[in-house]
Amino acid sequence: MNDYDFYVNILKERLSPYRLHHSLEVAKSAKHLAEKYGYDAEKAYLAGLLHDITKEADAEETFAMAEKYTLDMTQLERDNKKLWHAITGAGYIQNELNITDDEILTAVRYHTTGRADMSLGEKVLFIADFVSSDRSYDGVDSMREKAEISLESAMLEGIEFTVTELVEKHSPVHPDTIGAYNDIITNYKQKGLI
Ligand code: DGI
Ligand code: FE
Ligand code: FE
Repeated sequence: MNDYDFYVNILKERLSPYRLHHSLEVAKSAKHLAEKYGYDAEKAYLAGLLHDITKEADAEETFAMAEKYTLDMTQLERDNKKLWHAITGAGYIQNELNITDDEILTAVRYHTTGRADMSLGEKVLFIADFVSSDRSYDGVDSMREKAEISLESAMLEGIEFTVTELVEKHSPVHPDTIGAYNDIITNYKQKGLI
Protein backbone atom coordinates (compact mmCIF):
# COMPACT_ATOMS: atom_id res chain seq x y z
CA MET A 1 0.00 0.00 0.00
CA ASN A 2 2.66 2.51 -1.08
CA ASP A 3 0.04 5.21 -1.63
CA TYR A 4 -0.41 5.38 2.11
CA ASP A 5 3.29 5.83 3.04
CA PHE A 6 2.86 9.60 3.39
CA TYR A 7 0.12 9.11 5.99
CA VAL A 8 1.86 6.22 7.76
CA ASN A 9 4.97 8.39 8.22
CA ILE A 10 2.87 11.07 9.92
CA LEU A 11 1.19 8.43 12.10
CA LYS A 12 4.66 7.16 13.11
CA GLU A 13 5.53 10.66 14.38
CA ARG A 14 2.29 11.10 16.29
CA LEU A 15 1.53 7.62 17.66
CA SER A 16 3.07 4.84 19.74
CA PRO A 17 3.85 1.55 17.96
CA TYR A 18 0.77 0.04 19.64
CA ARG A 19 -1.58 2.73 18.33
CA LEU A 20 0.04 2.67 14.88
CA HIS A 21 -0.56 -1.08 14.74
CA HIS A 22 -4.21 -0.57 15.82
CA SER A 23 -4.67 2.07 13.09
CA LEU A 24 -3.31 -0.28 10.40
CA GLU A 25 -5.55 -3.13 11.61
CA VAL A 26 -8.65 -0.88 11.71
CA ALA A 27 -7.81 0.24 8.16
CA LYS A 28 -7.71 -3.42 7.03
CA SER A 29 -11.01 -4.22 8.81
CA ALA A 30 -12.65 -1.13 7.34
CA LYS A 31 -11.53 -2.16 3.84
CA HIS A 32 -12.95 -5.65 4.38
CA LEU A 33 -16.31 -4.31 5.67
CA ALA A 34 -16.47 -1.79 2.81
CA GLU A 35 -16.02 -4.57 0.25
CA LYS A 36 -18.63 -6.67 2.02
CA TYR A 37 -21.27 -3.94 2.38
CA GLY A 38 -20.71 -2.00 -0.84
CA TYR A 39 -18.77 1.04 0.36
CA ASP A 40 -15.67 2.60 -1.22
CA ALA A 41 -12.75 0.43 0.03
CA GLU A 42 -10.07 3.12 -0.48
CA LYS A 43 -12.00 5.70 1.53
CA ALA A 44 -12.70 3.15 4.25
CA TYR A 45 -9.00 2.20 4.43
CA LEU A 46 -7.90 5.85 4.68
CA ALA A 47 -10.53 6.67 7.32
CA GLY A 48 -9.36 3.63 9.32
CA LEU A 49 -5.72 4.58 8.99
CA LEU A 50 -6.31 8.16 10.18
CA HIS A 51 -9.14 7.73 12.71
CA ASP A 52 -6.97 7.88 15.87
CA ILE A 53 -4.30 10.26 14.52
CA THR A 54 -4.66 12.71 17.44
CA LYS A 55 -5.36 10.06 20.10
CA GLU A 56 -2.07 10.71 21.89
CA ALA A 57 -2.28 14.50 21.95
CA ASP A 58 -2.24 16.00 25.46
CA ALA A 59 -4.69 18.59 26.79
CA GLU A 60 -2.51 21.51 25.73
CA GLU A 61 -2.26 20.35 22.13
CA THR A 62 -5.93 19.32 22.06
CA PHE A 63 -7.19 22.75 23.07
CA ALA A 64 -4.66 24.45 20.78
CA MET A 65 -6.02 22.38 17.86
CA ALA A 66 -9.61 23.18 18.88
CA GLU A 67 -8.78 26.88 18.68
CA LYS A 68 -6.69 26.69 15.51
CA TYR A 69 -9.29 24.68 13.58
CA THR A 70 -12.24 26.51 15.24
CA LEU A 71 -13.72 23.26 16.54
CA ASP A 72 -16.76 23.63 18.75
CA MET A 73 -16.45 21.57 21.91
CA THR A 74 -19.22 21.29 24.47
CA GLN A 75 -18.45 21.27 28.18
CA LEU A 76 -19.13 17.51 28.28
CA GLU A 77 -16.60 17.00 25.47
CA ARG A 78 -13.96 19.18 27.15
CA ASP A 79 -14.40 17.26 30.40
CA ASN A 80 -14.00 13.77 28.85
CA LYS A 81 -10.61 13.14 27.28
CA LYS A 82 -11.71 9.98 25.50
CA LEU A 83 -13.93 12.17 23.30
CA TRP A 84 -11.22 14.64 22.28
CA HIS A 85 -9.49 12.70 19.53
CA ALA A 86 -12.55 12.17 17.31
CA ILE A 87 -13.14 15.94 17.24
CA THR A 88 -9.50 17.00 16.87
CA GLY A 89 -8.77 14.08 14.51
CA ALA A 90 -11.32 15.30 11.99
CA GLY A 91 -10.00 18.87 12.37
CA TYR A 92 -6.39 17.73 11.98
CA ILE A 93 -6.87 15.67 8.83
CA GLN A 94 -8.93 18.42 7.21
CA ASN A 95 -6.57 21.27 8.09
CA GLU A 96 -3.12 19.64 8.17
CA LEU A 97 -3.52 16.76 5.69
CA ASN A 98 -5.96 18.47 3.32
CA ILE A 99 -8.49 15.67 3.44
CA THR A 100 -11.58 17.22 1.86
CA ASP A 101 -13.82 14.17 1.49
CA ASP A 102 -16.77 14.79 3.78
CA GLU A 103 -17.45 11.07 4.20
CA ILE A 104 -13.94 10.48 5.57
CA LEU A 105 -14.16 13.57 7.78
CA THR A 106 -17.50 12.61 9.36
CA ALA A 107 -16.46 8.94 9.76
CA VAL A 108 -13.48 10.11 11.86
CA ARG A 109 -15.54 12.78 13.64
CA TYR A 110 -18.17 10.31 14.85
CA HIS A 111 -16.07 7.14 15.27
CA THR A 112 -16.10 7.24 19.09
CA THR A 113 -19.69 8.22 19.89
CA GLY A 114 -21.56 7.30 16.73
CA ARG A 115 -24.65 9.44 16.06
CA ALA A 116 -28.19 9.15 14.75
CA ASP A 117 -28.59 8.48 11.01
CA MET A 118 -25.04 7.31 10.41
CA SER A 119 -23.91 6.97 6.80
CA LEU A 120 -22.54 3.66 5.47
CA GLY A 121 -18.97 5.00 5.67
CA GLU A 122 -19.48 6.11 9.29
CA LYS A 123 -20.86 2.68 10.25
CA VAL A 124 -18.00 0.86 8.50
CA LEU A 125 -15.36 2.77 10.51
CA PHE A 126 -17.35 2.55 13.76
CA ILE A 127 -17.57 -1.26 13.50
CA ALA A 128 -14.03 -1.71 12.12
CA ASP A 129 -12.74 -0.03 15.31
CA PHE A 130 -14.57 -2.69 17.39
CA VAL A 131 -13.58 -5.79 15.38
CA SER A 132 -10.01 -5.13 14.20
CA SER A 133 -7.60 -8.04 14.73
CA ASP A 134 -5.73 -6.25 17.55
CA ARG A 135 -8.89 -6.13 19.75
CA SER A 136 -9.21 -8.71 22.53
CA TYR A 137 -12.04 -7.61 24.89
CA ASP A 138 -14.66 -10.08 26.19
CA GLY A 139 -17.30 -10.40 23.50
CA VAL A 140 -15.06 -9.52 20.55
CA ASP A 141 -15.81 -12.86 18.86
CA SER A 142 -19.55 -12.19 19.00
CA MET A 143 -18.98 -8.67 17.58
CA ARG A 144 -16.89 -10.15 14.74
CA GLU A 145 -19.63 -12.67 13.94
CA LYS A 146 -22.29 -9.95 13.94
CA ALA A 147 -20.18 -7.71 11.73
CA GLU A 148 -20.19 -10.48 9.11
CA ILE A 149 -24.00 -10.78 9.29
CA SER A 150 -25.17 -7.17 9.36
CA LEU A 151 -23.64 -3.79 10.21
CA GLU A 152 -26.80 -2.89 12.12
CA SER A 153 -26.66 -5.92 14.43
CA ALA A 154 -23.01 -5.13 15.17
CA MET A 155 -23.92 -1.46 15.77
CA LEU A 156 -26.58 -2.50 18.27
CA GLU A 157 -24.19 -4.77 20.17
CA GLY A 158 -21.37 -2.22 20.08
CA ILE A 159 -23.45 0.71 21.29
CA GLU A 160 -25.09 -1.35 24.02
CA PHE A 161 -21.65 -2.51 25.12
CA THR A 162 -20.31 1.08 25.28
CA VAL A 163 -23.37 2.55 27.00
CA THR A 164 -23.44 -0.25 29.59
CA GLU A 165 -19.75 0.24 30.33
CA LEU A 166 -20.18 4.01 30.70
CA VAL A 167 -23.20 3.65 32.99
CA GLU A 168 -21.37 1.10 35.15
CA LYS A 169 -18.48 3.55 35.56
CA HIS A 170 -20.87 6.47 36.21
CA SER A 171 -19.38 8.24 33.16
CA PRO A 172 -21.45 10.69 31.14
CA VAL A 173 -22.98 9.35 27.94
CA HIS A 174 -22.56 11.78 25.05
CA PRO A 175 -25.82 12.94 23.39
CA ASP A 176 -24.55 11.54 20.05
CA THR A 177 -24.08 8.12 21.67
CA ILE A 178 -27.69 8.27 22.92
CA GLY A 179 -28.71 9.41 19.42
CA ALA A 180 -26.99 6.39 17.89
CA TYR A 181 -28.60 4.07 20.45
CA ASN A 182 -32.13 5.43 19.95
CA ASP A 183 -31.73 5.34 16.18
CA ILE A 184 -30.57 1.73 16.06
CA ILE A 185 -33.18 0.56 18.59
CA THR A 186 -35.96 2.28 16.63
CA ASN A 187 -34.74 0.77 13.35
CA TYR A 188 -34.56 -2.68 14.85
CA LYS A 189 -38.06 -2.45 16.36
CA GLN A 190 -39.48 -1.25 13.03
CA LYS A 191 -37.93 -4.22 11.27
CA GLY A 192 -39.31 -6.57 13.93
CA LEU A 193 -35.81 -7.74 14.86
CA ILE A 194 -36.27 -7.07 18.58
O1 DGI B 1 -9.79 5.29 20.21
P1 DGI B 1 -10.12 3.85 20.45
O2 DGI B 1 -9.68 3.37 21.81
O3 DGI B 1 -9.63 2.94 19.36
O4 DGI B 1 -11.72 3.70 20.44
P2 DGI B 1 -12.83 4.83 20.57
O5 DGI B 1 -12.47 6.05 19.83
O6 DGI B 1 -14.14 4.16 20.20
O7 DGI B 1 -12.86 5.17 22.10
C1 DGI B 1 -13.40 4.29 23.03
C2 DGI B 1 -13.48 4.99 24.37
O8 DGI B 1 -14.34 6.13 24.29
C3 DGI B 1 -14.05 4.08 25.43
O9 DGI B 1 -13.19 4.12 26.57
C4 DGI B 1 -15.38 4.66 25.80
C5 DGI B 1 -15.25 6.12 25.36
N1 DGI B 1 -16.56 6.63 24.94
C6 DGI B 1 -17.30 6.22 23.86
N2 DGI B 1 -18.49 6.85 23.84
C7 DGI B 1 -18.51 7.67 24.94
C8 DGI B 1 -17.27 7.54 25.62
N3 DGI B 1 -16.97 8.22 26.75
C9 DGI B 1 -17.90 9.05 27.24
N4 DGI B 1 -17.64 9.73 28.35
N5 DGI B 1 -19.12 9.22 26.65
C10 DGI B 1 -19.49 8.57 25.51
O10 DGI B 1 -20.60 8.75 25.00
FE1 FE C 1 -10.71 6.32 18.60
FE1 FE D 1 -9.47 3.27 17.31
